[in-house]
Amino acid sequence: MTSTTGESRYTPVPEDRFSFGLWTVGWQGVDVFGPATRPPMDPAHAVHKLAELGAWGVTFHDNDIFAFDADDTARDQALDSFRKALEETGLVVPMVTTNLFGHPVFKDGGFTSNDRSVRRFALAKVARNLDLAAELGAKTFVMWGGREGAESAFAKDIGLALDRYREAVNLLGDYVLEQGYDLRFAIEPKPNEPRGDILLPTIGHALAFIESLDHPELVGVNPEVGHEEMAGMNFAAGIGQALWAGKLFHIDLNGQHGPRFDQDLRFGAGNLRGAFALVDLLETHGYDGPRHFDFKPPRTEDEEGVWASAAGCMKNYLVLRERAAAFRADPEVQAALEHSGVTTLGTPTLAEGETLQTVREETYDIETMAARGFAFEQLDQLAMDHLLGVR
Ligand SMILES: [Mn+2]
Repeated sequence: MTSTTGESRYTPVPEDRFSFGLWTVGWQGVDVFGPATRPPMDPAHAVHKLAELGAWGVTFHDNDIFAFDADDTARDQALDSFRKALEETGLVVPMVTTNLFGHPVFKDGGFTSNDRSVRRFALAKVARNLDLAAELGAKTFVMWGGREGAESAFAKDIGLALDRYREAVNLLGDYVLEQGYDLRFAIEPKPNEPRGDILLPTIGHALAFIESLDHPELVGVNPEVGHEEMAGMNFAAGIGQALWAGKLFHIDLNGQHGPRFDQDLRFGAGNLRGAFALVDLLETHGYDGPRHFDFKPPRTEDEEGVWASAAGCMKNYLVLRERAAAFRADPEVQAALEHSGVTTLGTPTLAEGETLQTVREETYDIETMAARGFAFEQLDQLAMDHLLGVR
């Protein structure tokens, strides 16, 4: 745990379970309007720097470590160098994911491409990456289907595409069970970008899809702050439902300024009130998975700026965690939660032995009930005061 005095209380330690994707700090700044602004980063170097900053884990797409067209020798060499860095630093690999979006072969998707041979190739690529994930001890396998979608309503039959998506996840689930891998899948929703419309666009769409699978217990969600906020969704509210469903297997933390392009800002930037509500929720509702950052240091930054941005993600989480704990410990907040009925929402609406007939026969003082103020504004201002550090 972090110590309690001075700046060091915001210094991350492995127990905080902070992890980063190789593609985040390694992002070279290529965007739609311009080429790279930073040189490629050696994965082993990224592992060493992340360990120095206090991270606990590192995650990757297969092609973050070796090229799409790497032969077995090149693949093994790249993996050896990465493994050596893990051994030297003690960093773990909690999650692995597959790149089914970069190569032109995936321009119409992987699992749901209209081209059957592409769908078969995508399955083979993911199966090979599952073997690697298991070998490296990963517990979660993320599926982000960024290219699974369309720009035109007439280009993709959604029902048929979902049939093929389900077929793929069922096949890969069977494979994990047959191999005895200690791995679960986490689907990452996103509404759009790079496709005009992406399949499984929000947490809710993904949760409904999961229940249609052969082994729903093997599959959860990996929601990303920015992806839900791009769709105008309240991220903490969506996470609340994912936790309620027992499906929050993994989480992608970053920052976003409302519905616009995918900004991937460092965690805490963008919607700060949303980030505060999220950290409060994760820390009070039993989420014990990785705190994984999926952000992009802006292309204005040199390497020093990349590490400042990564450190900022972790520091902002730790500050918000401290502020959330102070909010929850404040006696005035506890009284306000009680007064607003937040705690009594946990009481079942009917008592033991009561029936619908009981409530139908009850006499209600509607005027008094209607006149009640819930004092949510006082409660929310207390939260604001704690977030702003004035309480
Ligand atoms: Mn994003």
